[in-house]
Amino acid sequence: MTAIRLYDLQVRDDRRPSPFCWRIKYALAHKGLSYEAVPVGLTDIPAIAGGAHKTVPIVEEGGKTFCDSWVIADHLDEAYPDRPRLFGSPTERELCRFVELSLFMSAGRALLKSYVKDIHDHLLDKDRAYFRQSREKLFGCTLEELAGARAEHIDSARAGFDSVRLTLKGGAPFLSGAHPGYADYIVAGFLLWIASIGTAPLLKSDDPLLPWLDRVQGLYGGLGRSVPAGALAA
Ligand SMILES: N[C@@H](CCC(=O)N[C@@H](CS)C(=O)NCC(=O)O)C(=O)O
Repeated sequence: MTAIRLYDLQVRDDRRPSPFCWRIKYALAHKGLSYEAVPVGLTDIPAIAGGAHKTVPIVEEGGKTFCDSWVIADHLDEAYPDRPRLFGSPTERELCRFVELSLFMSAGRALLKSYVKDIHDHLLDKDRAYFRQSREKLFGCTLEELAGARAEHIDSARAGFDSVRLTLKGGAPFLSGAHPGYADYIVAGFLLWIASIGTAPLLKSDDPLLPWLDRVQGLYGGLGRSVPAGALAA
């Protein structure tokens, strides 16, 4: 088997917050694949693979690079079909895509608006000016203006997980049922992101997402336990 490298976003104190990188760390663990994590700042990305990619996660394997968490998940199932699959069937794959896009629309953007200033403040010094300039352009206002409306954005982000809460009410330990799957990794990635850098609580202390997240954090030898989830809840 060839060596796998995962380019993983690094911020201050060697935290690794990227929600999309978390998905792939879980995906690699799900498949039982070992890898070398290569920490990079946002402004290091253009130097990877001759500038072929604009975002992390990037996986490098056998002289090729794969970018975008969805592309990488597909690649891992294709390259390692005999290992536990991320998508057990084409139907499951499509449903996971639906979960990914639905959650991005319901919670992803509100999370970014809520925590964009925290992300900025946690970035490596070399990445801050780029991040500020690109995100202020994206939102058409300053990071400080977004932070000023933070309570409203957090309420909206919290509500964006309601479909996950209702699904968990069914009683299964994981969103994917009795066993964890890619849908769990998508949702957990968002929460581990905020737990890594957030300075204001996202969830109420009795949120049903918390016991589920604790289960996900405990998977694969406690993969997600490097992030203290306590700060997520009031
Ligand atoms: N659709 C992509 C999104 C990846 C993404 O947005 N990654 C962020 C880090 S969390 C990034 O690399 N941003 C680069 C930049 O802002 O220049 C995926 O699923 O991998």
